[in-house]
Amino acid sequence: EDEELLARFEALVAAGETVEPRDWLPDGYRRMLIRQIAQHAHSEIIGMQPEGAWLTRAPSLHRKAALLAKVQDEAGHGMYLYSAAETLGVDRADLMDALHRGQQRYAATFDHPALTWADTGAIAWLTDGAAVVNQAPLTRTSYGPYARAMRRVCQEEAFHVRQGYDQLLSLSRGTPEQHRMAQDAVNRWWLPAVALMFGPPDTEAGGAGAAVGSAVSRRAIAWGIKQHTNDELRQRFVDLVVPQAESLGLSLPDPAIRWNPERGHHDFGPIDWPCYRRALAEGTHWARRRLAHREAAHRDGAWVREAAEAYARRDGDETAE
Ligand code: FAQ
Repeated sequence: EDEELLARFEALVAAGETVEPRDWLPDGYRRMLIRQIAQHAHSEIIGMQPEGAWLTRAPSLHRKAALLAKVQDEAGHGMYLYSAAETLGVDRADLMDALHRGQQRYAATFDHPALTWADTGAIAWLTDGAAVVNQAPLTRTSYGPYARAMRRVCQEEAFHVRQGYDQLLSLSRGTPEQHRMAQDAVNRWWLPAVALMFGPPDTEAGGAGAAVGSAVSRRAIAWGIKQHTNDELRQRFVDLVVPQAESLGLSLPDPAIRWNPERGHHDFGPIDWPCYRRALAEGTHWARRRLAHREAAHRDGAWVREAAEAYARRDGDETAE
C-alpha cells in the first residue's frame, strides 16, 4: 500500500502540483522539509540581531522607522515559517528547544557583528538580496504551506533590498568618511552573503559533509523542494549584484570578479568553504553570543507566552462578550 501511496505522491510532485498537509507524505520528505523550514525560521529570527543592535542608534527618525519595520518583518517571517513547520506535525516549542540546544542550525551569515551603521545597509542589500534569489524559486516549492509563506516573505525581502540599497547609496554619495564606512561594511558582508546564504557548493573535493551536501540538494530537487542547486543560485546572485555595486559606486571585495563572455556569467573567486565548515563545527564567539541572546529573549518572553495561553484557555462565552 505504501508503494502505491509513494507512486501517487511522486506523480503529484512530478506534475508540479503542490502537496498539502492532508496528503500522504513519505517520511524522508517530511524530515527534509522540517529540517529546511526550521533552519529557515531560525535564520529569520536570529537574523534580527545584527541589525536590531542598531535600532537605538539610527541616524534619523526616517531611517529608524524603516529599520524597525524591517526587523519586525523578519520576526514575522519566522512566525509564518514556524507555522508552516507545524503543519508537518512538529511543535514550535520543540523546534525552539532544538535551536537552543544547537541541534538545529540557522544561517551562519548572522554569526558576524554589525560594526557600524553602514552594516545595516549592507545586510539589507546583500543578505536580503541573497535571500530573495534563494527563496524566489521556493514560492513554487512542492509543499503548499511553505510555498505560500515564501510568497509574502519574498515580497517583503525584495523591499528590504531596496531599503538597504537606498541607505548605502546615501552613504556612498555622502562625505568621504561615510563612503568609506559603506565600502567597509560591503567588504565585510560580501562573503557571509555569497558563501553562507546559499549553503555549501554542489561539489567539493574531500570531506564526508561535501558528499552529503550535494546528495541533499539532489534529493531536494527530486522531491520538488528545491529547483536549483546552491551554486546555480549563487551565480545568479553574483550576476545580479555586480551591476548594482557599480551603480552604488562601491566595489565588491573579490578581485576575481569579471564578466566571462563565454559563460555569459561573472566569474568570481573560490570560496574557502573548509574555513566555514570549521567555524560551524567548532563554534565562534559570535555564534555563542547570538544563541545566548536568543535564549535570554526566550526566557524573558515566558510571561508573554503564559499570558497568551491563559487568554486562549478562557471560555468561548467570555471571549464573545
Ligand atoms: N549556515 O544540507 P546542506 C534570511 C549546514 S533567510 C549554517 O548541503 P543545503 C532572511 C546544513 O544545515 C536565510 N549551516 O545545505 C534574513 C547541513 O548541516 P546539518 C536562510 C549551514 O540544504 C535576511 C550542512 O551544512 N534561508 O536570512 C549553512 O543544500 C536578513 C550541509 O549543508 C533559508 O533557510 C549555513 N549557511 O543548503 C533575515 C532558505 N548552509 O543540518 C534577517 C531555505 C548549510 O546536516 C536578516 N534553505 N549548512 O547538520 C535553503 O535553501 C538551504 O537549506 C540552504 C542550505 C541553501 C540554506
